[in-house]
Amino acid sequence: MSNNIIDPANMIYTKPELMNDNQMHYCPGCSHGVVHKLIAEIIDEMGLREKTIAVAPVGCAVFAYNYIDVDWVEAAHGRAPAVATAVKRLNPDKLVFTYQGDGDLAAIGTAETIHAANRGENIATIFINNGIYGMTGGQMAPTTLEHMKTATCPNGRDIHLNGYPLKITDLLAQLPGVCLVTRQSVHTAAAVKKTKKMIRKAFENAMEGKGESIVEVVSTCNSGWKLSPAASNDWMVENMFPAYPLGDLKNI
Ligand SMILES: Cc1ncc(C[n+]2csc(CCOP(=O)(O)OP(=O)(O)O)c2C)c(N)n1
Repeated sequence: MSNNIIDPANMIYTKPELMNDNQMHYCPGCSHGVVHKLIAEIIDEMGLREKTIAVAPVGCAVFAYNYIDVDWVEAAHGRAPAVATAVKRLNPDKLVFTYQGDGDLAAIGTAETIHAANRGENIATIFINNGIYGMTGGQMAPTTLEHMKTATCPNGRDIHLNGYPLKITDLLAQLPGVCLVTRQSVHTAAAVKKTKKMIRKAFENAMEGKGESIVEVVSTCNSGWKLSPAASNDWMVENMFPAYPLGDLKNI
């Protein structure tokens, strides 16, 4: 027998039961898979497997419904908060959450994002901010950093031409309909643990009818950034965190 076989009893990680066996399409090193895992764990830990309706975005996470076995609705690009509004209002006893990238949430979906938050919809939003349009080939997003190179700003983002990086969660935190805004990451074990805690809080808020909760996860896109997974994490710490500092922006 090969010595490479790992005894499951010694494993510190097991796949959450709510995640199925479909092979993920995400690039190695992508943050989406880690966040999916957390969501699956939390839903089971809260006993909400049969009570969850998730809203999938357009972007790399468009196939999120292939991995987490709850009910899903697919929204057109940027429209997830509007769809989630209807789903939650029709099913007030359900956990309803959206899962969105920065292109989805902070560009084409800005209006839906702001107005759902301003209405204080009892939904949770998981916001994956990787500073780029990952799925479509690495174009500039509203959250792209100043001087950051992308497919559509190969010389780096020029704030005079392209505007400033949009800190949309800072804006959302101003709205009275919003009860929780937090910015986290999943680049270390400790960060993963903290993110899990905050996603759970967001889900609890949604179930308790406290208004909208937003968990921004500052993320990597090593394919779009053209860096290895390890180098992406370092780049994120060095460049993304100063612009998007981790921590709670609002927690009431
Ligand atoms: C209405 C509409 N406009 C544009 C597109 C093309 N499109 C697909 S994904 C995407 C960008 C997604 O980027 P983001 O939301 O940041 O998610 P990521 O892929 O980085 O996870 C765009 C522009 C589309 N599918 N529908």
